[in-house]
Amino acid sequence: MSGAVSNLGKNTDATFIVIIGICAALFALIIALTAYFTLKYRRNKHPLAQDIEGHFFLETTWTVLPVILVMFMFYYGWLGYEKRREVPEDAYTIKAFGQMWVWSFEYGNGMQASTLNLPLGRPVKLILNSRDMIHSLYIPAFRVKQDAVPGMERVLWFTPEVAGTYDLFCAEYCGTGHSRMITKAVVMNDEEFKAWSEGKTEAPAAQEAAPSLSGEGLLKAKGCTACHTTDGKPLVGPTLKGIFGTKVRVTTGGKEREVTVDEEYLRRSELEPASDVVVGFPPIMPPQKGVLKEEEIDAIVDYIKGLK
Ligand SMILES: [Cu+2]
Repeated sequence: MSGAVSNLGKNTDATFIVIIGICAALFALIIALTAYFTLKYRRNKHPLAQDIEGHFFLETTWTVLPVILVMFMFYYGWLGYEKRREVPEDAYTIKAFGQMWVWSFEYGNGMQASTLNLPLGRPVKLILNSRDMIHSLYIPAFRVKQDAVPGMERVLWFTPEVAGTYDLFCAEYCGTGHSRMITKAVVMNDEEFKAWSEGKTEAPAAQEAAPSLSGEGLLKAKGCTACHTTDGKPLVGPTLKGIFGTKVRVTTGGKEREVTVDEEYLRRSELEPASDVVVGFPPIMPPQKGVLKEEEIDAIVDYIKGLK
């Protein structure tokens, strides 16, 4: 078992160990007593079964002891839960958005990222929101998980204690692309985080995900590849391979029509996907208006044009 790397994680681990310890001890006790009584009261030694009327002391003991045990487990869990509810005032605030099927994060200074970039050793407050349906932000290494609910703000806080890159999942089934709703939580030391938040460097994992402004990197980083492939096989949405210059049938305002895939069509399909929906595919793509920057749209359009 790898250790927790956040302040709250240690509490979670300890709670698990206490509960598993109590369960293991009780299991051993019950099995040992079962074996002992089976042997001791076996039929050839005690051929006559006796009716037992009741035993006040025994009955009281096996009622009171388990109550004390479960109350202890509850109290231990409550301590950790209470800590999770009290967000420190000086916490660094980040807005987190879930949408089918990608996470995005907004920082106080207007920075946006598809990875959760965190300052080492500083309490972080995540304000969770969803743009479509219930998702759940889950970072196993920090032992934190919280639902992102549309129209509602949920808060999650923790202090990352070890620098590094950790998996971040969606833990609430949210449709076809759910299993690909994965990104990274990147914990950086002070200088690294400062340099990143001032826009001087890219976060280590973001570099991997989006090499500069290449269309290919952006498609991955923005989660587009959860629905659109570049190898010719349609997924939730049409494949992007070889579509430029072709004619496709789309539904526009309830009416079917044929359009040529040109630059304008590609741009419109990114910004307002609902305006022309390719026949045979569900109208579920989230609009990218205000999400993608102008130069990002250009890079993606260029990339799709080149996918022959
Ligand atoms: Cu999800």
